[in-house]
Formats: sequence, C-alpha cells, structure tokens
Amino acid sequence: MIGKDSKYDVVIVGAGVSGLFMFHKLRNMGLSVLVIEKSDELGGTWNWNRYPGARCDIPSLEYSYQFDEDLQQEWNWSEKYSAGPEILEYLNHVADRFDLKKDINFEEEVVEAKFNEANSQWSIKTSKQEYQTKFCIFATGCLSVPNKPEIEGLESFEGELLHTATWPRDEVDFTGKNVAIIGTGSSSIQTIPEIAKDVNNLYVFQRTPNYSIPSNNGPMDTETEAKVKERYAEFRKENYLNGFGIASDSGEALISESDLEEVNSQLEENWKKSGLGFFGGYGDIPVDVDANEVAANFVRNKIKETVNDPETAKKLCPEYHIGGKRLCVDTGYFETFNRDNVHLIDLHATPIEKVHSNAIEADETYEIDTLILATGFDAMTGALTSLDILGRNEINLRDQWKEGAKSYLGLGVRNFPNLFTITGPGSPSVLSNMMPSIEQHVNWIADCIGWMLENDKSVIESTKIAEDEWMKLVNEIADMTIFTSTKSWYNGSNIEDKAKAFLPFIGVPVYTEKLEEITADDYQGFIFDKSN
Ligand code: NA7
Repeated sequence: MIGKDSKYDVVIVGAGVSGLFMFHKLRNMGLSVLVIEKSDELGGTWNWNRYPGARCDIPSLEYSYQFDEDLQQEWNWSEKYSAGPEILEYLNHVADRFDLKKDINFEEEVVEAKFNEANSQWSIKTSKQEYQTKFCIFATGCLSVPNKPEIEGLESFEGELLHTATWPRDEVDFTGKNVAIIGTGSSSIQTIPEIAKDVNNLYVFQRTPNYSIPSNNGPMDTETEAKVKERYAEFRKENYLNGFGIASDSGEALISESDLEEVNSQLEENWKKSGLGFFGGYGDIPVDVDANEVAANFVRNKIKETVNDPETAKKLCPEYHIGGKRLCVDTGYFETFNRDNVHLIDLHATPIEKVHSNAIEADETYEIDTLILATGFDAMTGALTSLDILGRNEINLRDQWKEGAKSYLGLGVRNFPNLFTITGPGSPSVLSNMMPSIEQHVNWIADCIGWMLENDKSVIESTKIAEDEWMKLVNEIADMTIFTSTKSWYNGSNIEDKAKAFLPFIGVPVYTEKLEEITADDYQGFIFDKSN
C-alpha cells in the first residue's frame, strides 16, 4: 500500500481509454506514475455504461489504439460496431499486455487537487489518502458525470431506479415488467430495442426527438479487416484528415451544387452504410442550413416510412438541424415503435407532472415497476468541476469556469500549472473519433513533459491571452456551422445553471495543424517557469 504523502512525478486521474495509454507512455519514459480510479474496474465509459445494447457508434476498426502495431494487428473485433462488453474486454487485454493493472489504485476517488505555490507540487487528496505530485493529469473523460434530472417525487419512487450511465453489473431482469425510460438520446436509442423485447410495457418519455442512422451492424467482414490491417497506419492517418476524424466516403461534393435526384440516391447509399458518416456525407450538411434541411428531410422521411402509426412517426421526427444534437446510430430503434408493448409519450405536449411511488404522471398516470433515467451527462466539464481543483491563489476551477469553460487547446488551463486535461474543452474530443484524439493528446502531453525535463523546465502554464484567443476561435468556427443552433450538451444547455458556451473544437485537421504549429514554435501560448 502506498502511504500518505507519497511522492510521484505524475498522478493520472482515471483508468479509462485515456488514462491507460497515458500511464503506459509515461511509465516507459522512466517516470514514477500513479493512476487513481474511482471504480473497482478499468474502462471508464465502457465500465460505467453497461446498459443492454451499449455499443460504440464508431466502427471497431477505427475505435482502437494505434500506438502499438502488434496490438492492432493481433486484436480481432467480432462485429463492425463493437458492443460495450467487447470493448471492455479489449481494454483489459491492453492493460494485461502492457502490465498496467498492478499500478492502478482502484476504488479510490480524488476529492481535491491543490497546487502548492511554494514548491510547485500538487497535493492530491483522495477518499483514502494524500499524494504529492509534480504533474497532475485528468483523464476523466467527456461524458462521465451523469445528469440526474430534478423531477418532482423522483425520490419517492419505490420501484427499481436505474441510470444508463451507472448501470448495475448484474443483469437486470425486465421480464414481464412495466418499464419507463426518460430521455431519447444515444443511450436510450441503443437500449430501447433491447429492453422492449422483454418487458410487458415500455413507456418512452421523449422531450426532444433525435435523428438516428441505422448502423447496419453485423459480423466483421474479414476481407475488409485484412485490407485495413495491410495498411493500418495509413488508414488511421487518412481518417484523421477528415473533419470529424473518422473514415468518410464523401469527397468535396456539396448538396447546394448537386442535382437533387442524385443527392437523394447518394443519401440513400450513405443511409445504408455510413452511420455517423452520414452527417459528413456532403461537405455542406454541417454548415449550410438549406443543405442540412435536405439531409434532415431525408431522415424524417425514413422515420415516416419505418413507423407504422403516423402520429407516432410525427412525434419521432426532429425539427432542428440534423447534427445540432449529437447524431445517433441505432439497431432497429424506429422499428421498435411498431411493437404493441412500446408507447411514446411526448413531453412537449404534456410534461411529467410527478413521479409517484409506483407510477409516472404525465398526460396520464403510468404504473411502472422500473424507471430508467437515460438523461445524459454534465458533459465535457462535469468531471473537472465536480471535485475541488485548486490552482494558483487557491482559485477553484469550478469558479474560474463559472461563466464558461476556457482552456488552451483543451490541454491546459491558466492558473493551473502542470495540470493537463486529455480531450478537454476546446479540443475536437466529442466531435471526433475519441480514440485517435485521445492518443493525440496523450502523445502531446508525454512529449511536452519530456521536453520540459530535457530543457530543465519545471512548471508549464497557459496564458490568459492564449486561452482567450483559442476559445474565441472555437466559437468563431462553431458559429459558421449549424452546431450552435440547437440546445445540446455541446453547449451546456442540458444542465440547468451551467454557462452556455460551445465547447468542442470543430475540425480535426485544423486543430491538428494548429497544435503542431504551436508546439513547433516552442509551445507558444504556454509559459515555462514564469520566465519567458
Ligand atoms: P443525451 O444525448 O444527453 O440524451 C439525454 C436525453 O435525456 C435527451 O433526450 C434529453 O432531452 C433527455 N432529458 C434530460 N433531462 C430530461 C428531463 N428532465 N426530462 C425529460 N427528458 C430529459 O445523453 P445520452 O446518454 O443518451 O448520450 C450521450 C452520449 O453518449 C451520446 O451522444 C454518445 O456520444 C454517447 P433533451 O434533448 O435535453 O430535450
């Protein structure tokens, strides 16, 4: 057991996809590193979100680490889109292969991180003890703090209460039960078709409908897999050059410059095979409201063709711009509403009045055994503002971000020296394939620490001007797109009292270019040891 006041070069918070790789990198550099993980298992998102139907919406061949050629050659995914348990198995395989588990402190929660000006060290206070470290890295993910809605009477519910983001390990038996689910985001869209098979009745409480594209998932096509593996490194590089960092069949084609009949036949093809790539299928869908409306209408027509009851179909059709809320990828979601035991309740028409001990009251009172909250997350900042992170002059990050989170490159925050965030606000993160974006940040942080050691620098901090300019750019780019037109967790609108600010950087290639330029220019925008 590591004792109180143990000293490390680096403490990493979180043992998910980013924490595991960060640990591997830094330990290989000869640094003393501790990983602290709240759960008793590694895996982050894939450990917590164990609801039936949990699946990655990025194809398996792209959603995996690329840092080790043997690893990426030897691992075989069973399906085109991997299910949660298989990803968890993969992450455990990686941890075993690189001998990571023994240096992770499980079941320990960080409650405070405090920078000490006198010795430039961080004190990390956990549920169990305290550590000193030079560098502190938050690998706590973008979607890790569940949003629990304030609904009158929720605490009086006496049946089984579940949240998709904190799903129990043991299988939940829905057989013959009356079940309600609140929320119709990606988690709900994935789990509804699975749960509907077992329940007596499933009541879906929808506030805002979502666009969803069929995954057309199936067993991994071994020929495709072999072709990718022949040139895995180039495949990854090519994909990361696309706007959202995922494979895309789109060229530079624009809906606004194309024949409508041709557009519809191309959209049909994209609908069948592209998943999330549907959104980038034409270059102007994300930026031109008229082009966006063509794609949106295409999806609305698909919903109307799929759902038998016209009233239900109408309620399932979103009106906002496609992509404004995170696009979903499903397996039989809209079809599920043709089942007799699935009922859609439109909360725009009649909001939830109250939860009773055994029922939900909205347009009528629905008696239920189980209530599932699929109500999302305090996205992008929640994992950093839900504990006390105290920087220079004991300023709390939560207070510094009160009017909106500001970060430089999504990697560093002014007043918080030697603290790094992986896929923090202001980086492509949730608007990219998380895997390569995580690897990009991990590699950058490791290189930066290496550079500091070589150049005898001990403290790094971003400047206010760099941070302000960076977030200005994030917002200028977002304003050129449809992303700011809709209330979403990208801009904090799903959490009451949260500052409404758009947080992800849109455009992986531009981000990458800027990151490389800044780094080559001696880390412009950061100051070292307050000297330059
Ligand atoms: P999301 O996408 O944030 O979805 C949450 C859903 O819950 C969404 O439909 C919300 O409606 C709804 N919600 C939230 N609060 C309430 C209340 N109080 N009453 C009714 N409905 C509510 O979270 P997910 O977990 O589905 O997906 C998150 C990401 O994880 C996903 O995009 C993937 O990247 C993986 P709203 O739209 O706010 O009206």
